Amino acid sequence: MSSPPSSLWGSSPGDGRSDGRHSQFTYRHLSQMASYNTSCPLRVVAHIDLDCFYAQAEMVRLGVPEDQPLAVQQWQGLIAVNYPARAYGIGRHCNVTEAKKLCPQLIHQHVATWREGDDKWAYRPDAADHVATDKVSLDPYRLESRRILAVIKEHLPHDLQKVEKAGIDEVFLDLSAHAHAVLLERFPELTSPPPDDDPSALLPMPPLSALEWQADALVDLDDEHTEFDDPDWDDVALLIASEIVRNIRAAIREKLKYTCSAGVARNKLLSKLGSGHNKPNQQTVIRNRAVRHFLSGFKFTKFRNLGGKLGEQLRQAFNTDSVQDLLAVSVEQLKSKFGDDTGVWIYDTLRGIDTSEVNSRTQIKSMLSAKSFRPSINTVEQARKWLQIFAADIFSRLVEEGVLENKRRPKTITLHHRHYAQTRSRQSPIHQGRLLDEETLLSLAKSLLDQIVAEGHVWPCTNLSLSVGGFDQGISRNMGIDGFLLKGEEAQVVKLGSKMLMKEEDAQETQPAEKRRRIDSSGIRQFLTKKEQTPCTGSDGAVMGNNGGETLGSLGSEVSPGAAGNPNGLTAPDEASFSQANHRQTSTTVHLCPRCDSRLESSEALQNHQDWHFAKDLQEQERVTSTFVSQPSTAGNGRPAPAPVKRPGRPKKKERGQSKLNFG
Ligand code: DCP
Ligand code: MG
Repeated sequence: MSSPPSSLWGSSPGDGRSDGRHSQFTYRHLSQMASYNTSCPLRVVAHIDLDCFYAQAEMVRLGVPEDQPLAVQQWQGLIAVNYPARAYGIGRHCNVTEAKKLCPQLIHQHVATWREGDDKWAYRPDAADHVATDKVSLDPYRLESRRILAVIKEHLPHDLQKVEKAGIDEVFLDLSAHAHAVLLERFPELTSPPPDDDPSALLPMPPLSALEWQADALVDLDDEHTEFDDPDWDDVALLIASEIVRNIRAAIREKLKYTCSAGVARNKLLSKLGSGHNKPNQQTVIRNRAVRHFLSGFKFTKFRNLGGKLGEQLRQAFNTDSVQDLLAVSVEQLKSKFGDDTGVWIYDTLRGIDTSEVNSRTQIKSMLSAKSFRPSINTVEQARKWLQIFAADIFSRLVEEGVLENKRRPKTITLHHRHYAQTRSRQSPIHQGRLLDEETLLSLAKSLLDQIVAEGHVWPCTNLSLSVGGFDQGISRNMGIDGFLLKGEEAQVVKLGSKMLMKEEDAQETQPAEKRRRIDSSGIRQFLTKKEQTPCTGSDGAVMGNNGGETLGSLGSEVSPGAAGNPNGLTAPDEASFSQANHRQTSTTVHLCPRCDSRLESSEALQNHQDWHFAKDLQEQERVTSTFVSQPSTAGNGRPAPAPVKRPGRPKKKERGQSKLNFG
């Protein structure tokens, strides 16, 4: 193929714009659009991200007016803050007390919870006081997420959709084939065969001198381009994609009342940066001629896959986190520091080049439901009650994955049990013959618990977690990149985690969270005594940008949705601690997470929080692996909505999502 000569900015296939009569793109480029070729210079990808998602979900559920400040509470912390509340300086870094000080009329709605001994989640007015007996349920948000996804798919042609659910509130769309079809319809001259049947012949120029971008936020062009340049087909393709996205956003708004923001660009990297660029309720288009200008203002740690370990290593290697600075670094320098594959990947990424596929298939490899106990639990009965919750939690996610239609089902179930510093795990196969139901999961979990209990020395128990796995052929690793994303101890943790430990292991070697806790606790940042803090404002104000007041650096928008309802279905094992990054009003000991600088109010909370990082690492590992392992091109494959599922249990007042899922 006459692949585009490697243009620095991943934008134009030729050295400049057209010769005036001919486009810089060829007939071959045009046809590549139809086959979702990821190197096609006319490729168009969109990223759609819901604005303050959980907060909007609660506003819609409760009928709260749109201008009313509202935040979603998890124990004493906030996990989502709507834009009216953000105007008061409230962000995820605030606790409820601080937020109320800034805005006394703030509505703070606690997330739904499962309660020990109960078999359904519910919105409970007293949830915040029940961290010991409750576990956060994200089912209401998962349900809304599915409804939004359904609207998105409805608004794309059935045979021309390529949609990747990238998190609970975000999707990538490869709109290339769809935009290609629209292009041919609107510009029939493009359907003529190329001169001399030569696919490398240049296309005629588009018969347009200006494009109508409507309300889209257009990123300014690079210095060497002007708005007076005639548009080429890449601009037209992006315009068509932006029309498609605008219609989808309008449909989501009209049907479900949600606003969302979007980025439209040539690839996933750029479209994701675009969607966060002008929040809320806007879409940003990054034309190929604007990529350099757009990227130059970013820190590379904001890029997909550079927010974690690799980004940190890159920063350390060159003592900067600015994209602009690193443009001076040659590919050879990057290769020598990071290896050939990773070096080239970094070099391209800094220039906005990203040929990763939009994967229609979700890449769920495992699901985990867990709880850290403060205070610890001491009886089999208590543990069983929690197993019931875990089984229900996991089963509802399995239903979403199509387990009832036998589309996908896990092959193994694993129970982890922590007693002081010792963690034991037992695993069992899940028989493939009959339909998998919640009772089967629960009885398998109970028998795993019985095996552990039979060995003695199991109480008090400080953490239980149940996971199912083996959905796919397993994780194949691309060491080129993967090795950098998790290294050393963390890589070990992931390796051990994904092996789903079969036998009792020495805690020092096999209990990553414990091990890390011990290691971390020797670090100097572990127990810092902080002076009185000004609630919420101060330095944290700096993070109240377009990304919605992120405070947990490494839990940026890439990872954060996963924190709560990621595509891998992982539930944070310590919801309790996650939102406990409270700022104390009085002089107090603050426990600082060495990974993300969250402040936790007790060593237990810190430990919980670190467990959460561990779970996120596992999830991230899987996500990243699926990002880098090339997937076969798949056309849209919208899955039918899960069939209703019959569950045993007492009939009680059902929450909205529960009725839809036929809980109870
Ligand atoms: N979430 C969470 N904890 C985090 C980050 C996110 O529980 N640290 C949850 C709540 C969010 C949802 O995931 O509503 C989606 O995460 P986003 O990062 O997309 O944040 P929002 O949608 O809330 O805000 P924005 O408008 O900035 O996208
Ligand atoms: Mg969002």
